[in-house]
Amino acid sequence: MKLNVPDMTCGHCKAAVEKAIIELDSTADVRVDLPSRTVEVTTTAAEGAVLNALKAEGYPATPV
Ligand SMILES: [Cu+2]
Repeated sequence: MKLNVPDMTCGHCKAAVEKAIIELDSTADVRVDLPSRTVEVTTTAAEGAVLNALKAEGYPATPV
């Protein structure tokens, strides 16, 4: 899935977003693109669960 994460602006945000997704699914592949503020996630977790995890971390996301 590809997500837009508008509040992700720096390396700290990138790390927080990656951590939130990895905590949900340790086997997830997470590719953050900071300039476009998007995240490409390969995971078996449901999209809703990923969105909830990011929101809980302070980074609301929307599917692209
Ligand atoms: Cu930041």
